Amino acid sequence: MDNLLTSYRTMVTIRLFEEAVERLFLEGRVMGTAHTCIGQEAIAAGIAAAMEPFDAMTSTHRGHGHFIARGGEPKRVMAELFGRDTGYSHGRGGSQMMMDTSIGFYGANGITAGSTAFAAGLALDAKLSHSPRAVISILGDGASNQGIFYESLNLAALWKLPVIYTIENNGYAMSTATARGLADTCTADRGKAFNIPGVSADGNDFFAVRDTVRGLLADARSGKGPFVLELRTYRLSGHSRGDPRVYRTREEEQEAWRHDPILRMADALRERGATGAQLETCRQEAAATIQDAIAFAESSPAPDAIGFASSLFA
Ligand SMILES: Cc1ncc(C[n+]2csc(CCOP(=O)(O)OP(=O)(O)O)c2C)c(N)n1
Ligand SMILES: [Mg+2]
Repeated sequence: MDNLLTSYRTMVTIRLFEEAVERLFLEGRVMGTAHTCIGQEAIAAGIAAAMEPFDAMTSTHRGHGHFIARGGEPKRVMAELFGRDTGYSHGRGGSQMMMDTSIGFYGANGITAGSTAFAAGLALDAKLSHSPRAVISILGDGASNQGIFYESLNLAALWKLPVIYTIENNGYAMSTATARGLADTCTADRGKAFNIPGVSADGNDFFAVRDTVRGLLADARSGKGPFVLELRTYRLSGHSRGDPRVYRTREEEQEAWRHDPILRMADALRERGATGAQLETCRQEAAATIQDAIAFAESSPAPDAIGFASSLFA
């Protein structure tokens, strides 16, 4: 139960982090842009719960949740959004440029599907060095139309690499509904031309995500990879800050909120014997983490522009 409560707390932490980010943008306290993953928390937490510390993950433009679930510190993620020196890229990268290889997180990526080739490289390295490492490469349904993804699939299949291309099929790519952008909306089948097995699972169900990923990681380690995994979900947030969401109805969103992965996880935990008090404690701990993260970010210094510039020419 302890591990499950930890995963629940992670999901709530991601939700509160993302809600704070949306608020901070509206208040003008954070600049630039960011893509929040509200509604997709079970994917981040489920994948992270299945991975071993030595495994690698690559992420997307919508990467805060993946990073935090993998062990990224919310306060340093927040500081990066505030453009502060204590952020993961010393405040110079922002939302889509954060990485911590010491915890096996090989970065968010502003180029859709950009990390799929990078993931193939990481998996090739793992294979050549006889490491038990397997790689989770996360991309979106829209990104699954990109050419680089098919180049990566080809090499991954040719070289039998331990990589699991994990597609968050959240119904939209910016304002384009999946059915309007993909010739075949079953993204699990995207590796078919390369004889890569495809698996589909409910991305709003923490347990389905964790157990499916766990099985695929074990298979990938034993040389049966690569795989394509489709996790079906719904992007409850807008695409990015300030998205008026005119391309879908509020009724559609309301229906999607009924499948909120956090409510589903809370129900599943209660069925397994968790008490309301335990869940509330997780929520309070998550809220305190986010409050601390904002305070940390706001009180952190700006990057030293002169020091940085001179380091380029040193
Ligand atoms: C190569 C490239 N083309 C276009 C964009 C602009 N862009 C940013 S996010 C996005 C949609 C991505 O949709 P999807 O892969 O489904 O991910 P989601 O936003 O749903 O998480 C696009 C087109 C980009 N960042 N990179
Ligand atoms: Mg999408």
